[in-house]
Amino acid sequence: MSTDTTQKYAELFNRIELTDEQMNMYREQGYLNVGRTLTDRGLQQMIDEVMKAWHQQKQQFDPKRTWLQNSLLSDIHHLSATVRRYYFSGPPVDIAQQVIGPNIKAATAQLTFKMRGNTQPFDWHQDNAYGELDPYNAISTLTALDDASEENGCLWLVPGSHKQGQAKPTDRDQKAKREFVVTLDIDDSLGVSMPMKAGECLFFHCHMLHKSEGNLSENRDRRIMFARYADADAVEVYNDGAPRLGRLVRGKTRFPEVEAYEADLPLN
Ligand SMILES: O=C(O)CCC(=O)C(=O)O
Repeated sequence: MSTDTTQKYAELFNRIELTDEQMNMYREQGYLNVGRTLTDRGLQQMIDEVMKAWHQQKQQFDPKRTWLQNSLLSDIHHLSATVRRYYFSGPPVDIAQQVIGPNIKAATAQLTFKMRGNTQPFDWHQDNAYGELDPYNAISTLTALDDASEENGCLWLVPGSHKQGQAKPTDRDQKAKREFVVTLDIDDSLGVSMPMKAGECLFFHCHMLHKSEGNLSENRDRRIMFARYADADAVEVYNDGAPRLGRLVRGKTRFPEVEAYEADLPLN
């Protein structure tokens, strides 16, 4: 990294290196909150940029619209330079490299926002059910842009559930899948809520069962920057094993199309 890049990184992000104890916790529990990955400045800068994009592209919450329409803004790294820097070379990439291995691609970047008044829950699911990737070691990272609590719709997950592997959706779920919602019948009492502070990052295994409830607060938004990382050679099982396209952010890949993907966007 150049001196300029290192300085920029330090202004915006807190470097994370997982300890052996944290790695063991992740292996056992399937998730970890690593604390603040965004500095105060990084947090504010990211919020300022993504809110501009959000207001340009999204409308008021409408209960008749889908989760996708109400709560997701895809490819946010195309619209925010701070997200791009964070997604391509920030702390989540260091985490992915420690957890997955030396070769990493950035597989998804999106806003998952439950603004106040958005009471839509997101049922139990695994992220690998939405786009089954092989090898089965991808991670999802959630970076909180607001304090998140049960009241405003924080994440819930089932600790250790990643060990059960890829969930087999029922017929009802198969139908739902076509509508891009994959729900699983999970005993709610197993769920543990994951309150977060703004600027913190929680990551979890692609088989982790998780959900969130609606935002029931009248005056607090619940904004998350969501990023997913995979082995650079990960393929899409549902797509005849085609390589998942995503920017190569560490190491190398055997797929030229991955090597070329978004390669014109700066890494730092
Ligand atoms: O943002 C949320 O409330 C849930 C997000 C989630 O479960 C996901 O994106 O996989």
